[in-house]
Amino acid sequence: MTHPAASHSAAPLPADGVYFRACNLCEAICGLQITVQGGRVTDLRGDPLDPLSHGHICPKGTALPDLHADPDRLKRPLRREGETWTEMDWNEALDYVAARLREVGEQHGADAVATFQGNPSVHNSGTLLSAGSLLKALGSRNRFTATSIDQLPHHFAGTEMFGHPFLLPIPDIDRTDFMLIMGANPLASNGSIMTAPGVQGRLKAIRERGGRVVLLDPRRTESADHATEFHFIRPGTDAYFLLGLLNVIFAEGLERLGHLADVTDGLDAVRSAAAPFSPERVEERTGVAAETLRALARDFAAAPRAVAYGRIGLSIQEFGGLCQWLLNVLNTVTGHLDAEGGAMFTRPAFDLLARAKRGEVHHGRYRSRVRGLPEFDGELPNVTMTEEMTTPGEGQIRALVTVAGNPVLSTPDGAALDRALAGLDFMVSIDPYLNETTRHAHVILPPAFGLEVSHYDATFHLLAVRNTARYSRPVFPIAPDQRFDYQIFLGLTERLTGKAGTVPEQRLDFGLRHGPYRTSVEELDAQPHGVDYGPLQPCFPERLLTASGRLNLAPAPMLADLPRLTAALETAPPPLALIGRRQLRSNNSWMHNTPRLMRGPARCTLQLNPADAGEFVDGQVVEVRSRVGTVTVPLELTDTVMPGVVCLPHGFGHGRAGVRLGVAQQHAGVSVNDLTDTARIDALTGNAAVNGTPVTLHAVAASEAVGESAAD
Ligand SMILES: Nc1nc2c(c(=O)[nH]1)N[C@H]1C(S)=C(S)[C@@H](COP(=O)(O)OP(=O)(O)OC[C@H]3O[C@@H](n4cnc5c(=O)[nH]c(N)nc54)[C@H](O)[C@@H]3O)O[C@H]1N2
Ligand SMILES: Nc1nc2c(c(=O)[nH]1)N[C@H]1C(S)=C(S)[C@@H](COP(=O)(O)OP(=O)(O)OC[C@H]3O[C@@H](n4cnc5c(=O)[nH]c(N)nc54)[C@H](O)[C@@H]3O)O[C@H]1N2
Ligand code: SF4
Ligand SMILES: [Mo]
Repeated sequence: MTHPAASHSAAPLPADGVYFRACNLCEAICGLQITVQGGRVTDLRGDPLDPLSHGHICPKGTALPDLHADPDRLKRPLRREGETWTEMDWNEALDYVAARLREVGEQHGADAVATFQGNPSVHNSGTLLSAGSLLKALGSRNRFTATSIDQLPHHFAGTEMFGHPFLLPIPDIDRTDFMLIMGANPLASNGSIMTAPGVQGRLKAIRERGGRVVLLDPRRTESADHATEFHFIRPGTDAYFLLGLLNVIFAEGLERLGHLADVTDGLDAVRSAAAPFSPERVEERTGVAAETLRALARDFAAAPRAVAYGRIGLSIQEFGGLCQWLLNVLNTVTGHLDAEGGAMFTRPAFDLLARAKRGEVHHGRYRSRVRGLPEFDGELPNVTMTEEMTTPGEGQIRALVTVAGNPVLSTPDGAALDRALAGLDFMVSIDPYLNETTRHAHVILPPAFGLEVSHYDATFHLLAVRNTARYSRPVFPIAPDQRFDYQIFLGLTERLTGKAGTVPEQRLDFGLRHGPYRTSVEELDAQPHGVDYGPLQPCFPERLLTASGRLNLAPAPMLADLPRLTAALETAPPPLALIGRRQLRSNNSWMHNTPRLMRGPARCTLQLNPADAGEFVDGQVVEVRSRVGTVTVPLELTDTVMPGVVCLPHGFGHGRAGVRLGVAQQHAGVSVNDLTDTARIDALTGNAAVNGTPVTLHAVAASEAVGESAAD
């Protein structure tokens, strides 16, 4: 067949000129300055006038024009019959997809049609503000997203303690003098649940004002080079460490609640919770010396401006919910919550919390059919997806809509999901690529994206270290036979319900007009570099959304989860635990098709400490086995990972048949999620616990092994 990118009408070229817009590839939302000449981008750099990013840009931002021009990118709908893909007209495709979804729903019930929304869904205002209409029209309880292999524990803690999933404390990095970072690597990730473009400069500024940056991680990461202090910590043991810090703080009477004293409940309960976890008791488990912990606790409590911040390393592990709770507790009892230089809350121009009511219930309203895991904020944990597809019975998933997601590579036991997708009655993917997941779709609906869409970052202005706003116009016009994401969502919704939905720009404008700064799309559009509303401000108790209007330091579900943590102290840790490695020139699973990001040595390697190597040598290809799968990957011996830990990046595994990713296929690598296990979860939140997965290493086609305990 003809190549789809080559076969349809051309888009009009953009006028020559300099364009300003925000990059929407990651949470940093950097301002960009883009020069177009003769229809091509001739220069792309950071916008020095952006009030948040001040000219910062990373290699992925530089690759935006490559994405735009990628010959593998899809622009018109594709329909699969067997292994053969053919193009469809948009109307024909939308009619067909709506009819098939309706048919499955009518035959098997609404829950038989599942949805999976992946990470770029929250990075596109078009999708963010219009996908909801389709979800509502489908009316299925089987809604899944990447949240439950990511930040679900943060939302859980926010809900239980402050009353809303999106009351997420953000480090006031520009005014702090002491930043404790656990399980985050902002030098690679560019910051997460901390929109802080140019984080390197912000960390440097802390050091230059005489402050401290203390990092704990099982791997001495790129970020360690920018810290004043680094300590290894064993994977999955952070909750013990945090309880150890609280233990010292209470034992030595260092607690202070500051302006929150009169609105905080549960101080005595957290004091009792921390009492059994002396520094000496947790030292052996965490690998952090008791004296180090004790000194850190004292200094953190004494510092006038300090913040504890923990990200995905503290979330995608077996005690993610406890970790995120304990981080908030630590900040609160040392007077560092809702305080300058501490963990603060934003006031975004478009406020996703604007319509939130006090005391709303956000989780546990229903459960997954097979395993009985509770819903959170209208979603079920994605570890249940495969079993819901393969276990017969009423409510079994028979059709799937994927939106901006690649769960075959991004969710645990992706190989099992891969097989399950092949058995669905119908699948549609709203996605610009034919990749490891969308190859199973019967229809792919590719939206315009990147430099072609307007954008306002409704999500990440809410999670930013400063209150700013920036509206972006598209740079490139689209061709007559392309569609925007919202046109796809509203087109399907209209066919399913007979009702036309609201276009995102209207929703955005309404939100901006009713937001705290009473602005509008028009007003922001006139300020192409963005608008600055200043640093974060204390906002408790006004912004608290708990039923009581008070801050709950000791929510019952958290206290009830502590015995699980204590019991785990009695079981032996695995000899080899697997962790992930995010890379600056990757974006989860989907930017490996960009030549400029793939230069240099192969990156999908398994890092192992030389002390654990036995007979294995650097560069040797080894077999890594877990309970659910095996991958074969080259070893990289390095003392940057702690003994007992192996580290493999996620998002690779492009060697599967039938994908159309010319460059990525040459750098295929293996998928770490062929090793991770849907049975490993944080029992408190239902989040996937991919980090800490026990693995063993084997010479290819031989019997010797590293990592097998005597009991195996
Ligand atoms: N083992 C392990 N697994 C992990 C992680 C880990 O650290 N370790 N990290 C987890 C995390 S934090 C996340 S967020 C997930 C990410 O995993 P997913 O949510 O599955 O997201 P991606 O892998 O980034 O895949 C994005 C998909 O969206 C498509 N896409 C890109 N831009 C657009 C767009 O503008 N519109 C549409 N419609 N589609 C678009 C891409 O083609 C691709 O198919 O992975 C998780 N998986
Ligand atoms: N370049 C690039 N940027 C990205 C992404 C990307 O794929 N590429 N993805 C984006 C997304 S979707 C997200 S969610 C963010 C994530 O942003 P971050 O959370 O900053 O991401 P990571 O680099 O995975 O950092 C997690 C760290 O936790 C460590 N870790 C693993 N297990 C444990 C543990 O048990 N305890 C402790 N203390 N540490 C542990 C890992 O070694 C790693 O250094 O990044 C975003 N930014
Ligand atoms: S840090 Fe993120 S937002 Fe900034 S240029 Fe890179 S990918 Fe884009
Ligand atoms: Mo993520």
